[in-house]
Amino acid sequence: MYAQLVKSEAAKTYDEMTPQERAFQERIDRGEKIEPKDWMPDAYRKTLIRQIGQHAHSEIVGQLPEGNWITRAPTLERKQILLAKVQDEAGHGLYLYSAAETLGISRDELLDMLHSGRMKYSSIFNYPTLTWADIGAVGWLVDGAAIMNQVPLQRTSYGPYSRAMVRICKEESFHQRQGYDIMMKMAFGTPDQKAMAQDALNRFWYPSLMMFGPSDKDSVHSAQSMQWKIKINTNDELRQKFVDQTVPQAKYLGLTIPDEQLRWNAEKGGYDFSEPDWSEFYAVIAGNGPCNGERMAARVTAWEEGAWFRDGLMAYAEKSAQRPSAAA
Ligand code: BYC
Repeated sequence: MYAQLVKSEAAKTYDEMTPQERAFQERIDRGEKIEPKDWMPDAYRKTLIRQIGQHAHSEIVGQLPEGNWITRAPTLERKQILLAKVQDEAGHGLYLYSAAETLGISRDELLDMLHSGRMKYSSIFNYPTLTWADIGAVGWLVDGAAIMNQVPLQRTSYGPYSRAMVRICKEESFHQRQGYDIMMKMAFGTPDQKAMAQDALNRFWYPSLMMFGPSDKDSVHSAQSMQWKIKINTNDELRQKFVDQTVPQAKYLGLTIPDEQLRWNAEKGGYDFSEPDWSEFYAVIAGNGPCNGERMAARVTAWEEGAWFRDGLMAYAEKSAQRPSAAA
């Protein structure tokens, strides 16, 4: 179902680069931002379109598992908070589509690639949200993992992407906090509520670890993306940081991370932990996760049902352009 849009081999050495590529790499090495009208290697542009496009799609598809609970939030206050969070995700998608458009691809093309299975979105959104505690776990773990990945992306080499990440990260911090707040309420509540919180942690732990991508030895794009500072850290580095940050938070809640191998390793100054089941990860990103079909069907339906609105906007724009005042 999914195609690899860009397959990068190991990054080029300085000697293998053309003079233009070398000058470009030197700008990146000096920490300069690359802006839309600057010259860039074709593969740099394609890699960014792939990553920013996937990121935008993830924000949009990511509204679905949480949107599922807006009508069933347990109090009016929780409903308002969740509604605000889900709206923020829509906003993130829109900034990111705009950032991708500066690279010479239209939002329509990106959406067409998503809807036809030629572009990915984060694996995590192919898992169901079965209980209210799952909404807590999504905020705590999924937004927590997203922040871990996105804070360094504020320093990414492409200007429009790095600037979009600044605001997104501020909003993600609120999202993570609201999720942890739900988890506190559940974990410190009745035994049944605590059991729901534990069950949500059990189901979301490994899928959250998968959000950082395959282990470094299997990561196709890391070497080149890190040379270009499109990525700042490797997948395994960020996964380790996430585990180290999250384990004490689980302890505070009195919940158990579902990993018998989890141990503090004083020598490395971090936890040892079990890898996710990578065959499950590859099945999910190939389109065979528990909710892939449902998620894409919802997005395609929304696109088709919104056609009248897009057509109306286009007709209005055309009419406005033909007015004598516009011509003058
Ligand atoms: N899911 O060479 P690798 C959010 C793919 S939204 C699906 O390591 P790369 C939120 C990868 O694309 C969070 N696919 O790739 C929203 C590649 O396949 P292709 C979204 C994955 O790009 C709403 C192949 O596996 N965040 O937080 O160097 C509510 C090999 O991987 C995944 C971003 O998008 C995955 N998890 O590194 C709540 C952050 N992992 O493209 C929360 C920006 C890997 O060759 N993206 N693949 O067909 C990144 O930082 C990087 O793209 C990744 C992957 C670390 C994800």
